[in-house]
Amino acid sequence: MANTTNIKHVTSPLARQTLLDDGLTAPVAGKRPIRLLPWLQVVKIGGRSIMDRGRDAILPIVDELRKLLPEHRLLILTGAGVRARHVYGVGLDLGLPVGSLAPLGASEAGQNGHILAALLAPEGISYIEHPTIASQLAIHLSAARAVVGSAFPPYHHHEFTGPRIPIHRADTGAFLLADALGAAGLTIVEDVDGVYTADPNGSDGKQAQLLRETSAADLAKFKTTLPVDTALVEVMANARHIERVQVVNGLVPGRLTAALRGEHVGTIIHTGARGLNT
Ligand code: GWN
Ligand code: ATP
Repeated sequence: MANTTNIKHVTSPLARQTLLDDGLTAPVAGKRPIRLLPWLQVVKIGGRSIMDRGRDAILPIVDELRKLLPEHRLLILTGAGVRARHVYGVGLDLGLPVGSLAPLGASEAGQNGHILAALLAPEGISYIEHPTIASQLAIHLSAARAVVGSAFPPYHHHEFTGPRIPIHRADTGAFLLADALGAAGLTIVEDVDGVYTADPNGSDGKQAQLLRETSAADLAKFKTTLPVDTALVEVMANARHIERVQVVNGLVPGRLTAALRGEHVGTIIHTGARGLNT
């Protein structure tokens, strides 16, 4: 008969210690994770800033994405836009908890993805669902040069409480995916030239100056609003792979293409990830 007593003695360097003590886990967990898709470029298309503007903003971006396909393999992720803001307003009025608002906002990001994918369908590009991104992205990118998905992270009822509006939105979701996949880069497409010292469309807009380069650490100290989720700044600080993100103006033809070619055409935000082999 097989000796079953050994079942209780699984060998693991983590077996005899608390997982909460960094000093104990670091020798085992301190290694940089492998890059799963190091050739992948992730592009986040703004919901409010691009998709909500309709054909005038969307068709030129579609054209640019189409022309980029021979050069790059893309995961194109869409933000939620104004419909999410409407549903948050209705939900908040009804007293819905943040965990109920998160999937409502997320579904709008998905809808924008479906729109974009429909326009890119002649290139063999499809919308793929969250579970497909999670477990079958590689095979889909073997069949097509690019796929489209929702940028919103599926926190659902696990969304953090505190703020009444979900804090982990499309920019955060796009970054979490790009970093987890060890992608070559993340470009965030907005309707402004990058990150300014103040909202260029706000009351102090005239004084606002474009920051050509900044860091997650500097943005964490920022007193004004940002064109990206504030939670993005926090996840950037703990990045493992993605060392910089570029925010570009998608209303100016050619900016997205230039950014993917490595040109500095918007604001480069340096994350907390450093070096290649640590
Ligand atoms: O519905 O547009 O994925 O890719 O966060 O969950 O709210 O879902 O609750 O695979 O799992 O609306 O139905 O919807 O946007 O998120 O998807 O068409 O369970 O393909 O069913 O993690 O798309 O949707 O909204 O992304 O962001 O069926 Mo949608 Mo979204 Mo589709 Mo997805 Mo959520 Mo699924 Mo999901 Mo839900
Ligand atoms: P989503 O994808 O979540 O729908 P989005 O990324 O398309 O949203 P917004 O969240 O509206 O778009 O962010 C872009 C807007 O942020 C700009 O149009 C600009 O007016 C505003 N903004 C606020 N603060 C700043 C800042 N410091 N620098 C640049 N733009 C800013």
